[in-house]
Amino acid sequence: MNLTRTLLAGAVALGLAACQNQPAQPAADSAKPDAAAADKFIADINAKIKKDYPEITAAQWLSVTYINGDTQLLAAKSNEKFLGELKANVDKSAQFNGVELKPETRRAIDLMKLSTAMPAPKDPAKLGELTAIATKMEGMYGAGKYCREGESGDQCRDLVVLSEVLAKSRDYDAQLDAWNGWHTISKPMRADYQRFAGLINEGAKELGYADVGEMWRSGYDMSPTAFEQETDRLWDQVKPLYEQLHCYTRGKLVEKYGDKGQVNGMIPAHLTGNMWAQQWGNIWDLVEPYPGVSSLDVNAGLKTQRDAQFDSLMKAAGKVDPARQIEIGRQADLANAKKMAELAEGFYVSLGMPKLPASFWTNTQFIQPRDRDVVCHASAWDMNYSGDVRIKMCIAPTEDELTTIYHELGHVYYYLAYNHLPPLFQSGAHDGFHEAIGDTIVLSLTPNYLNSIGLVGTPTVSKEALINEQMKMALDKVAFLPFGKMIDQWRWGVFSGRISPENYNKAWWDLRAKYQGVAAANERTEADFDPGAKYHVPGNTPYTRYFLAHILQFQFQKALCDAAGFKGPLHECSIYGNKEAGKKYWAMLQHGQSQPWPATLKELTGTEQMDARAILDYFAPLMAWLQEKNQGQQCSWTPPAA
Ligand code: X8Z
Ligand code: ZN
Repeated sequence: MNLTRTLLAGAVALGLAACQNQPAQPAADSAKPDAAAADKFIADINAKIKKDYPEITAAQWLSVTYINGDTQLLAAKSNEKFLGELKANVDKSAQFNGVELKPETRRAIDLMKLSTAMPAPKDPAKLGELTAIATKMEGMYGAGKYCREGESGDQCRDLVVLSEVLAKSRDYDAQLDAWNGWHTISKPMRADYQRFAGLINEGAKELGYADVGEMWRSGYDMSPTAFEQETDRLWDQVKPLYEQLHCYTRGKLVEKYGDKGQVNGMIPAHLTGNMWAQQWGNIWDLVEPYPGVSSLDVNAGLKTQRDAQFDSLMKAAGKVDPARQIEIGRQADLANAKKMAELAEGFYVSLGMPKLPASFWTNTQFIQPRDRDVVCHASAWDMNYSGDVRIKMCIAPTEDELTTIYHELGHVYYYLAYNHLPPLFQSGAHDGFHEAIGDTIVLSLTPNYLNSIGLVGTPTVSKEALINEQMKMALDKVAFLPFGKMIDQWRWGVFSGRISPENYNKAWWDLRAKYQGVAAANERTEADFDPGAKYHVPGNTPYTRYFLAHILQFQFQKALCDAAGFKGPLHECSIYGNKEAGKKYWAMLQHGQSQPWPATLKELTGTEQMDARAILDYFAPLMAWLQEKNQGQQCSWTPPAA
């Protein structure tokens, strides 16, 4: 649903909210459309959004934390109402075209127009159809399960369980089965997605865009064409680093799995420890450059903490039956998840940011409920533009989940920092900023910091230890880059018509090959709909934001480390506890999207441009090491002819 723009990226659901349907209407059509009328128009819309927003987010929250027909109906209906109102407001705003307005009023009008990722067609029947499909697809994803022949009920496996197979099993066939299993859940979405794309395209065209892709690309304070070129430029900057990491990792997979460790020079999609091959940190056991040199196994540390919780609860309970033991297991999971969230909060507080409100701790979904389907994909929510912030996760004691908490709290602290602004400005400088806030903090989770919170042993200082640390970080941050780029290459193609429905899946795998050098191990056909197996496609969350975030977070980190007076190489810097860095960061967050993002970036970093030099500098030692290791290897791969 379009709320995802809001909820994941923190931004405003103006998408849904801007509304005007009652007598106390601003900007009555009869009023003279001058600058003063425009100011009032926007002020009234802001007020209305703030008033209506809690109702939309409540419906949305329920529909993803309690998936069933009733909650989906309510979510679809409330979305329908607000998208309809948004549409009406955007239409009304046309009266100010060509009128000289205060810059902030003009900006608010422009932002309102772009505030949803799901522009609705004017036709009420189509609007209703659109919100019903959107809710349905997200529900299908959240409730998705893979049942092998003869399996039913609890025997069937959901994404959490299937992902664990990829993360932990090193059995080629077991991983392939888990991968294939998850990719069955999206087959039935194909027709819905096709219709969905048609409907939002219609909405985008009514707003004057060529298609939804162009509309998405218009949200960056530059022309959509310039933005596309910008993403290509950034990708060209980082591609050589990715290619080196790919080459090395592929070599390790071939060492482990023989010929099956590669497919025409590409990495098999099911062997990277992650369902989408988007982050590869889970195969650390296979790729660690200098095994045993340093203890970077955060998973082991977290598991130990969780088990200690369990043991102490069991001890307190005395002799219990198996059912009670399961309950105690759940209590331990919850206590441990909260403890992980407290660690993340502690980092932000150490920078001088406020503690999270009490409501965060009572309203958050920390762990996966046992009694119902939920969307486990992590998200951060501002329920009311006034501090009712929370996250929705299914936290397990793993490193992935720990870093995701830091990521989600980045959204939450952004919300809190800009809550003082009018709702139309309550969003990230651009959506990539929103995604980069918490990720930047993750760059400060250095071995020393992790040791200080009891998750790893005493760090070793040596050339080998450094390469290990860099590799660990690169498996998540560098491996992600082409994935971050390719998802919207696919969607932009779908929306523009360059990719036709008969080619949905083929085009997907062509892009996977071209950008990631990743291939499916077994045949994919147009009976499959593999894009739908990635949350953001059925969830309709634009994805380029994450690509941008992976570039920006290194720029942010450099600026914050400078502010902290740090003098060494960037990869050694942790800003933990540094109030100067915190002050500068918070000041940036407070701007929300009230000014064009280059101005906000400049205040923090001194430059108005996104630039991959910071990530390249960060990984310079690893790049040199990889180039040496890969010498003599045939590093490239051949994507199939498109
Ligand atoms: O979707 C997310 C966050 C919520 S905004 C958990 N991420 C992307 C993904 O999981 O695909 C964070 C990294 C990329
Ligand atoms: Zn996010």
